[in-house]
Amino acid sequence: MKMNKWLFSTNHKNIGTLYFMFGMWSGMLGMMLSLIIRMELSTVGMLLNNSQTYNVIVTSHAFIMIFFMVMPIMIGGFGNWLIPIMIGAPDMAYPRMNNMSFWLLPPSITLMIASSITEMGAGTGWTVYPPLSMNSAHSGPSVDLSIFSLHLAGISSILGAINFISTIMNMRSMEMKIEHMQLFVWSVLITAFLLILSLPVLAGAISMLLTDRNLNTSFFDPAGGGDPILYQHLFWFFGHPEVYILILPGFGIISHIINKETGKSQSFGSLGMIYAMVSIGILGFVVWGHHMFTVGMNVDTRAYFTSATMIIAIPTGIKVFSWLATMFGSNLKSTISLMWAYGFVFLFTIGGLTGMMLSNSSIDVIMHDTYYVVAHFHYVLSMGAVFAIMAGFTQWYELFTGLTLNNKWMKNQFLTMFIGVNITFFPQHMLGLNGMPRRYTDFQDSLLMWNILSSMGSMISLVSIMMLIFNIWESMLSKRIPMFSYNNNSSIEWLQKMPPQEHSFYEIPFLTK
Ligand code: HAS
Ligand code: CU
Repeated sequence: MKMNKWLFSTNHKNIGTLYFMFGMWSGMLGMMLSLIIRMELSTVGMLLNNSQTYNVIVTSHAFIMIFFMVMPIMIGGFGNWLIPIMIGAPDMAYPRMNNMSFWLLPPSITLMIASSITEMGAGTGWTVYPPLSMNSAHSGPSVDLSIFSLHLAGISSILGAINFISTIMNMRSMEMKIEHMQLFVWSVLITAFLLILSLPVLAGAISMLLTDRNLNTSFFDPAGGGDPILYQHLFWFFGHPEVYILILPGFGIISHIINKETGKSQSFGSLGMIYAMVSIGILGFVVWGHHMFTVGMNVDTRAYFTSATMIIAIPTGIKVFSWLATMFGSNLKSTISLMWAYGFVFLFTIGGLTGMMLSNSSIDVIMHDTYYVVAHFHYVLSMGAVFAIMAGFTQWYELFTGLTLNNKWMKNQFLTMFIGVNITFFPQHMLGLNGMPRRYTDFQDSLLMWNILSSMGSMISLVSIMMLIFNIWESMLSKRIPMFSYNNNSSIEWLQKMPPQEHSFYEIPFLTK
């Protein structure tokens, strides 16, 4: 029955599809929460009338978008679907563990939702800093529930990472040397290493927090000789690599699409792209202090974290300029996935440059916890990670479903989203520069205009997501089968070489041909 097909699935494509559906559901939940945030901030004075409730919504929004939307879709969805195909393997190395990785997520998100609707909810922010996250400020079970949720999501990701590393290392086809792997495969391999090295540190930090809250330890409590700053170090030793976990698979998707859709035989500087991703991965582990400039650091430590952080602009610059060089001289035809990729390169770079501003410790002391930071990370996430997801989704929709989307409507959807997210997040730079803090429910009258603009932008993005859902619905309703020679330069090429998968759920015409 269908039960075996989905609940007990060991097939990488079916599990990838489950991840996609889970991620899309979470994405809708996360978006609804973000709209409540923008509603609260669309006017001076309070709408929710309760700042704790507001902070619970902000916290859930961040957790859901990071752990239940971006990670499942990029690594779980695209990774599962594409990695075995791209390396010529019949499936993932540990198919049953793959099933477990996925099925840990529904209980995890259930705990997260339970956390936010139990008693006063967890209004700690996704960083869960003590003392705010301790019993003194958050009594009751909410924070414990969110810690358990993170434990499960963490186990899921670690198992997934082990699976990807084993698959990529051991199950490549004989003739494929590691340096000849697709850039997307490289990006997931590096991401898997980041996951394995950083998640246990988060697990340690939140477990210590759990025992501080429930078993009278005092790792983070000065009254017992502990130190709340220790938590921040542990959290950001995980947290900074995490932001590269969120973007690296996106880099891989964008490289693949720019390469294939511009008709170039290979990406510009393919080996350089690999070295750049490896460098970003390694450097990502030695810059965590840039999130903590305001804790009272000595000047040498500040100088170190500032310089180390700035060095990341070099490998990232290599990536940006290699993408531009790959585009150079192509006929720049505007397929949907390529439009998303152009949007990615443009807007991710803006987000990267504001990151460079923040890496200056003396500037960051002024900007920390203002909307400037919020603008920075939404440019790299909402326009970086989400644009990469949209690029990949439109690129491989035919592979995933065996159907086609309506090109014209998808272009309109892209334009709407492009306008929406820019109107939402660009004004937040101005708000930050004017001193508006994050995680507050109210603001001074002089900031009203930028806030109204930002909230209007979020409504435009909502319209665009509704257009996307409509377009998917339309394509499933009209059941348009993709043409065999749809596009000579697209990824259909390698699909044809793919061995037909016996337990594939989908009847993809060009696979069986
Ligand atoms: Fe970030 C905070 C610095 C990349 C995500 N970041 C965050 C937070 C998130 C996040 C979620 O140093 C908030 C966490 C929280 O809740 O508190 N970030 C950087 C830097 C980079 C960077 C230097 N961030 C990312 C990516 C993310 C992400 C990728 C997710 C997808 N970020 C910070 C800092 C903070 C921070 C501070 C703390 C702020 C605070 O106070 O809390 C780099 O990886 C970006 C590199 C990319 C580029 C663009 C392309 C490069 C080119 C080469 C030429 C550029 C040059 C630079 C030579 C640089 C084109 C010129 C410089 C100019 C200013 C013009
Ligand atoms: Cu960082």
